Amino acid sequence: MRVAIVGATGLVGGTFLKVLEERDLGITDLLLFASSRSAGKKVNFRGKEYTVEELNEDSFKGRGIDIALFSAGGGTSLKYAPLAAQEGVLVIDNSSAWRMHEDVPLVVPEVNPEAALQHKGIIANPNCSTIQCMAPLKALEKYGIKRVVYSTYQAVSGTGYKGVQDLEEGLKGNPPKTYPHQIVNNCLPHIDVFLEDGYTKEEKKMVDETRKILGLPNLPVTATCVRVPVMNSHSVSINVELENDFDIEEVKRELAQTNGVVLLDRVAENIYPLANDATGKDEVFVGRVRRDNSVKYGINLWTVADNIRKGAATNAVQIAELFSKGM
Ligand code: A2P
Ligand code: 11C
Repeated sequence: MRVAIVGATGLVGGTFLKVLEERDLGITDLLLFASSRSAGKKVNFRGKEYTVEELNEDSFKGRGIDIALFSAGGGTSLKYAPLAAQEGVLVIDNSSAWRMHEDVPLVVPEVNPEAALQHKGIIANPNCSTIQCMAPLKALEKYGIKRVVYSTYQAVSGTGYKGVQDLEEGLKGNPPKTYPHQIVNNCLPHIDVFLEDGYTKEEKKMVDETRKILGLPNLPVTATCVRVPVMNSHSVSINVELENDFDIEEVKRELAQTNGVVLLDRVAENIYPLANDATGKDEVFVGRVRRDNSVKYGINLWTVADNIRKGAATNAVQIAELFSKGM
């Protein structure tokens, strides 16, 4: 399989390479693309040196590329993903550009792998904070999901290298260059741009993407997304109201058996999911599973995942794996 990475020099792009080295996608050749700033840069993959090329309109023409993993921002995906698809390349796009397009499946492989088969050349990778909530919610589907309330605690790596830099420099006493306020000692209730209704785009993504992935277009969902001074791995508190009664111990057993989920819920031993522990891992960690007694049938969950791995690179590679056998 000939695989291309668009945005190969970025935080997610670099993690694509790491995840591809760890897993067996059957790669026979690798093509790396980024902006003109990185053209000519050398990158090592499985002991071989590859040269980064500047992305242009001809990058996909006659190159025999099977799959292209994109993570170079929405503008780049909007322009270049259709050009790649036109050349017969299957694009797996990590940006938000195509996620809500009706011809573009939005896929978390443990949750809705069948949707991927409907693709017309582009498959979208969901937002990192959405991805980590999907398998836990899927596990609750049998009780009927009535309403979801998300509160997120998102790491600076979600902003890419620039976010990481703001936290690192902030810890040395330097002012922020990317966030509107210092991130050190602060929680910023502001991720992505503000929309007219007072929500942020990140919050809207969580609402829209949850409905699309779970196939519940009218599900009441609300979100408050917060940037916290954590280097990597997002945490999300999920409050779920259910239609039907449940046994909390049974729910824990079901979560523990859910593909891609690790239950870490032994509070007597202070064991619950933590960002530091999730970093470098591919699973979604779930804990603090407890009944919400303020409604008839409600549950609170705490989920943590590496936003650059499961929230981006790993999920995209897992989507590619759905196709690698048949190609
Ligand atoms: P470059 O390193 O040449 O700027 P991050 O999210 O970590 O900031 O990474 C963004 C990635 O997207 C980088 O690899 C970056 O390349 C790439 N990128 C940004 N703009 C473009 C563009 N117009 N064309 C191709 N790649 C781009
Ligand atoms: C963040 N979730 O933490 C964002 C990053 O739509 O893919 C990913 C944005 C997106 O800032």
